[in-house]
Amino acid sequence: MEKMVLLGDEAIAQGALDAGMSGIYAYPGTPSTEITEYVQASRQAQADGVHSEWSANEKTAYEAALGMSYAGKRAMVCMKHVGLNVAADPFMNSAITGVGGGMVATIADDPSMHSSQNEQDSRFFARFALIPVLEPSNQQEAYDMAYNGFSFSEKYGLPVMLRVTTRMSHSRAMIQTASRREQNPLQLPADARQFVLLPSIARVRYRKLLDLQPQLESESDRSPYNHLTDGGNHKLGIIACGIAHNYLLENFPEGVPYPVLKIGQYPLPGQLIRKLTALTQNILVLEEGYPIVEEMLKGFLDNSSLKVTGRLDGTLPRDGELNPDLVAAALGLPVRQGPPVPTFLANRPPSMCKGCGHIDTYHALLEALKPYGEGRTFSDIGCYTLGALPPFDAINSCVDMGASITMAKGAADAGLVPSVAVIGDSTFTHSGITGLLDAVNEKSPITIIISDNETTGMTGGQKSSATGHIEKICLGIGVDPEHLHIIIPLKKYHEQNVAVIAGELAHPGVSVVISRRECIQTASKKKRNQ
Ligand SMILES: Cc1ncc(C[n+]2csc(CCOP(=O)(O)OP(=O)(O)O)c2C)c(N)n1
Ligand code: SF4
Repeated sequence: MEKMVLLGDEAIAQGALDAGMSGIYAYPGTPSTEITEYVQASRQAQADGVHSEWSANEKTAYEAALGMSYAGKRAMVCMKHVGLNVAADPFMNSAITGVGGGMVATIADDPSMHSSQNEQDSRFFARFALIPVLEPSNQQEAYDMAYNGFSFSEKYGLPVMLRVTTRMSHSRAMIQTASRREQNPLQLPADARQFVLLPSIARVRYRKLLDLQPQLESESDRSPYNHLTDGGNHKLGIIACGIAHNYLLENFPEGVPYPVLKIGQYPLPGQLIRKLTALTQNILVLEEGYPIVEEMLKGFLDNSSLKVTGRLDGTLPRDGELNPDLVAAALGLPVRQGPPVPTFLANRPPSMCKGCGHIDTYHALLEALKPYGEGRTFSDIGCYTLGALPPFDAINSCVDMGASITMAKGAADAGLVPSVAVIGDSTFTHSGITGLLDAVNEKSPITIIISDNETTGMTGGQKSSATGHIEKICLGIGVDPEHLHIIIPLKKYHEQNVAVIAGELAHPGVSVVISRRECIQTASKKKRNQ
């Protein structure tokens, strides 16, 4: 047992390692990436033979973790909130199969959309799947919840969600570790049909899941992560979930004068909520993300005199991250004014690095597209999405990972010919391959630019599953070799590259142009490491 100063993400990783986790599966995504990176760099993980390779996407990661759990070992799967949309199929069904070895799904939400397309709240997904959620209020709890999450998962034979948000993931504090546990031995499920979701089996297992719900609620009532403290002043009661509890405490260094129900474990603790509402009928809900507790509370008690405030009535903003000042304003406390931002600090919008290969790719594409006019380039998600901004203004969509090829295909089906997709290498293997197959099957007149920088650049340069495979994948899917090209995005090849892309824009079928040059950040990191 030792003291360590760790990011919330790192505390989760260390907690999982100390709990005897045998494997971690993940696809990178802010703010979850550091969990797997920590395991990959950990000597303890190496010595214990913990599996920690990046997966091709969140669905494959989730399924691999479920497979490890099937074999009796403890597994964690990590992703950002939108990754859970990709993994939703195995996620929902794993609640029905249940688990063998303990399985913790760590989902990192990004309220305020610091690096995301939306700010969906993963607690909804857990409620949808009917599985328990642990939500830490500080780094020690992040460690403890990861550590204890596996045994909790094993106790009920269910996956457990560990939900964190950006500030929890990316802020650092001291934690105390617990004693290390051994990894589980390899062990097959006692019921050989547990994981066979044929309807006759699934119906029985779903019933079992429903029957477990009262026990899960009573676990929440007894959980060390949920507690009610009575501050004495019953004019108001506060429910503070996850990190919002920390924000509340920051506003009251001498102690909160009101009754406070801290929530770190779901489903909601019914008895504790009833105890709180017996003390006061005025409840303020502080929660990071959607007003899920607030909404549930309104329907929770058959009590019309209960007044619930929070994000729904405007006491707190409906969207965006909470912070101690917003909590202070909701409580009618004076809001601290920080010093103004110095005028010499220039606003710096995000941009691609100088010398990035995506820039040369866009210069060539924009020139080749000139004869056709604007509005026909469907992008994906990666560093190249920054091509949406001036001076490029090069792309017309960015919706979700993989949507570039499929949207270009749909637009071509509608008559927008040629249509262009721009996709990165990691995104191509994440979820672009199946879209390419649709396009090949229907001979869609689209040009796909795979901007291959041989890394997962946007999330910090993790290994890309695509490296070394892209041409073979395209040919295997059925792309005509005459319409598969590799170009090098460098100024000196500009005219040549324009000619290749222009030639393919004129082709009335599927074309793939792989524009390949290593990310300069990854290349210089490699040099430094050497
Ligand atoms: C479903 C989902 N998972 C993860 C992410 C986070 N994410 C955004 S871009 C990206 C990787 C892009 O890599 P690549 O396509 O190779 O482009 P690069 O950034 O290297 O240019 C990731 C992992 C996301 N936005 N959505
Ligand atoms: S990190 Fe790499 S891929 Fe991303 S903008 Fe910089 S050079 Fe380009």
